[in-house]
Amino acid sequence: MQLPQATIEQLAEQLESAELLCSDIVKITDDHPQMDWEDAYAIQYELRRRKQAQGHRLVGLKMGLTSFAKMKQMGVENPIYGFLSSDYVCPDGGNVDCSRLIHPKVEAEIAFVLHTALKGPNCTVADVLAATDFVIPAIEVIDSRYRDFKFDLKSVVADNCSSSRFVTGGHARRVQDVDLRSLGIVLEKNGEVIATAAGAAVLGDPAASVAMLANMLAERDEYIAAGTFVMTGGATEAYSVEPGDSVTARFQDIGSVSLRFS
Ligand code: OOG
Ligand code: MG
Repeated sequence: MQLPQATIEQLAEQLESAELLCSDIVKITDDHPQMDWEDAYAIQYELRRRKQAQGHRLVGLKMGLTSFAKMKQMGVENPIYGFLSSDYVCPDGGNVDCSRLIHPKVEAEIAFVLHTALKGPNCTVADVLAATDFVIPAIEVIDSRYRDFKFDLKSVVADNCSSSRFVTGGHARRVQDVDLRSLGIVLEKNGEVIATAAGAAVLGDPAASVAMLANMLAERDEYIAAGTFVMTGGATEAYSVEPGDSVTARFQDIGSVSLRFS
């Protein structure tokens, strides 16, 4: 750790205010270039503590920057993880109020729900498949609190990986009944196809993203608890949305999910 606890708390509070007031801030490393990985996750966990203190519930975990498309778009090359809070949840087909967001973008993601806890290190794709109850389609709406969506990895980890809203839909399927790697994904905005991908775009297999999460958590002596909902990361680039847009993500075998923006 490079930053004092008081600074960690102050930065978490700043990120929280930026989210609540929809006003962007400069990335943390501009003012605190010495921030290390531990500091970055410490700020994220402080943000998570503050959410829970306000009565929001932890409803899942997410991986980010797990596809080449996303890494290239953001100019970074390592996956990261964050948390999902109950205030991020949207109903399928529901409306997202853009006036409460800074510069939202959408991503199509495959999500897992586990029936058995997963503990790293050395958690494998096979362990993930054995522990998975079902997979389900999701759209994530990300909204970096940093000006112009510009950040480095440590700053985005502190900002809970740009998390802001998400929706699940389609139909849950047993993991044995789908071929996760060749599972086709079509992302549409206003009825037009804007991106396509296959499950393998995410670390070669979206189950590898869940395994990586278990292994990253193990570094903090944490694990993925039974019953956890996990989003595996955008399979394509993220796309900006504005009021009036509607977005649908269609997933082979597991159905579609959509959101409107006003
Ligand atoms: C970081 C969050 C990335 C994903 O699915 O890759 C993420 C960002 O791109 O702002 O949620
Ligand atoms: Mg995402």
